[in-house]
Amino acid sequence: MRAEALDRVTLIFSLFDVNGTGHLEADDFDIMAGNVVRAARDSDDNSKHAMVTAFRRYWETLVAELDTDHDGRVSFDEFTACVLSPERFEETVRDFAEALAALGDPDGDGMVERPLFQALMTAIGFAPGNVDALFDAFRPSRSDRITVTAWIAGIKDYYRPDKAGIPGDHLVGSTAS
Ligand SMILES: [Ca+2]
Ligand SMILES: [Ca+2]
Repeated sequence: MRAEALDRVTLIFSLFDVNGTGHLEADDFDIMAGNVVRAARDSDDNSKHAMVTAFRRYWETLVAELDTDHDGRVSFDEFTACVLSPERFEETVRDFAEALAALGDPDGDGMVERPLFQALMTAIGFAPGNVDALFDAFRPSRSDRITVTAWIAGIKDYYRPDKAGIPGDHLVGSTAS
């Protein structure tokens, strides 16, 4: 695994552990789903429901695939395995990415504006400066919008063990802004 991939996974684990127990549990994903849906101010109930379902499925896949000691929760060591075998998580990550990006595009024109991107990504727990840097890395248009497809591709890349120097790396570490 690339060092950058491990950094990305370390960060996402710490954010997903919303309740701070040091493990991932169903509770973490319920809390985060609530946080993200609350940030999706302009979305309809169907889109919000799809996000809640995607978070739940994400958790169910993680615990089914990664809870090797069968204690009903996922430790950091267990979690890193998701990056080592991305093919086992492809569908779940795609569902999650599509549900999240849909919340970022409530009017369905295929574009995501910066303020809503900021709201959703900071609801997940990413730092505002990092989120801005990520948005810039997706090469926003002159009207300061990115495409839904770029965002979805970025989320998938985030979990790839062989990827470095990708937009998602901007989420790791501190930024000047
Ligand atoms: Ca937890
Ligand atoms: Ca476990």
